Amino acid sequence: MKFLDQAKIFIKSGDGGAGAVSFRREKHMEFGGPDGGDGGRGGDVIVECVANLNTLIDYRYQQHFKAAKGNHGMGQQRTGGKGDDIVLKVPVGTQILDEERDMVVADLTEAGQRLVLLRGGDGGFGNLHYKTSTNQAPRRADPGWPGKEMWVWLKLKLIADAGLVGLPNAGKSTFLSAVSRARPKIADYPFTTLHPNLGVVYYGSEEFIVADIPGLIEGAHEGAGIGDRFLGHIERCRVLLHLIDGTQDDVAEAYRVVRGELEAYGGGLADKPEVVALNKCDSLLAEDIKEKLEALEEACGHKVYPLSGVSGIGLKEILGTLLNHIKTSKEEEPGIVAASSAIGAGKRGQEGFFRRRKDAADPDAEFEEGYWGPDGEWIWYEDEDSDEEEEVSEADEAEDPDDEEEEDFVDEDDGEDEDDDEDDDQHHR
Ligand SMILES: Nc1nc2c(ncn2[C@@H]2O[C@H](COP(=O)(O)OP(=O)(O)OP(=O)(O)O)[C@@H](O)[C@H]2O)c(=O)[nH]1
Ligand SMILES: [Mg+2]
Repeated sequence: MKFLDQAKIFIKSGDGGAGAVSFRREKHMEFGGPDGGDGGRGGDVIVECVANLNTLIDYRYQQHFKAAKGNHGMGQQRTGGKGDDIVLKVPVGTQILDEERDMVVADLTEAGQRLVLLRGGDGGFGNLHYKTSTNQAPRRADPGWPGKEMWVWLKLKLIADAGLVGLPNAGKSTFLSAVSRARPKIADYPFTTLHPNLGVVYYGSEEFIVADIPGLIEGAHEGAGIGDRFLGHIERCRVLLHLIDGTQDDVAEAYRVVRGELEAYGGGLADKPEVVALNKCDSLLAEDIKEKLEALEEACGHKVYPLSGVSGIGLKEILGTLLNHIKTSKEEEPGIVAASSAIGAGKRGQEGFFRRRKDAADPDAEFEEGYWGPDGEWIWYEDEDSDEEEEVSEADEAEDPDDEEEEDFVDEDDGEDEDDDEDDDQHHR
């Protein structure tokens, strides 16, 4: 089955049916009176979260979904039937965002969840409804209320407990196939994995889900390589397993590059618990392993595990550590870990503060703090010493860079405005 994790679709709920104008006409009934029934309600657009799906590929082939119209009311007091609903089936972990992708309309995290996205329009009243003592033969009937329509984004964020990150060729897919029954493609060239894979790990009597995503490279958050598009799939993970290919020379640098990308992406990825492992230890000499473990421990500041996905060195210990993190995290947050709403949280298009390397092509370049503007422009500012917070608020509030004093003045102004509004309200009342 093909993997697709985002789709834009058009949805429309059904229009309500019109009410009828009709009069009772029967033999020997002189004043039969009005008997036009109401129109039926239009169909709803409903989303349903189902367990046995893991892609949005169906929405690639059909993008327009319209619920049926309600039927018209008819004579003899017949109410029109309700229009058929349309049910969109989506995999667990699907978020529904509005067209601008800045508001989450729905976040479906459990199979069986069902929710009405757009309600169908009500049917119009028939003339029977308008019968009164003073108007016994009303000729009024209403048209149905129109349904609603909108474009929405469906965005799938897989729900896994542990997420694998690392440079291309670090051995992520090999690890996944060693610990689970998943069979992702494995090869000795970068970017073998083009879309995320999930695998279930059984450890003793317990189990958890591991997600393997495409490799990250320097500048991924600016679109280098496959980019950071798939990082969204590990936003809901409770722990990250960061694999580093031990056969490369500078393991510490490899670690830093990936950390840099996680931080640049945002979405809380950099704050997740992280287990670091030096992979491919089967093809390293004992002294190399020791040296590289030390270099890595210095870079990350905590324990690093030796590992080989191929020969099985260290697998058990790492799985045990991952499981411990998952359990601790479940105690703290029993529900499903919240994911950021935007598509590609650290990407252009979403406003916010992020870090990135000053020069994406230079791995030694310093980090800079900056702000992605609403139109994808990178607004950065020099960081003088440690007054970060001040700078942040300045860039946040000031549209035209003004003096601090003036900013204060602007604030006061705002306050006055509010007062004015209140006054106005009172006048109206
Ligand atoms: N010696 C050794 N080679 C390994 C090990 N794990 C993976 N490899 C090799 O490294 C290469 C890359 O492995 P993959 O599992 O495809 O790496 P990946 O991280 O999934 O790579 P991308 O999907 O491209 O990001 C393959 O040729 C594997 O055979 C290991 O533990 N020891
Ligand atoms: Mg892979």
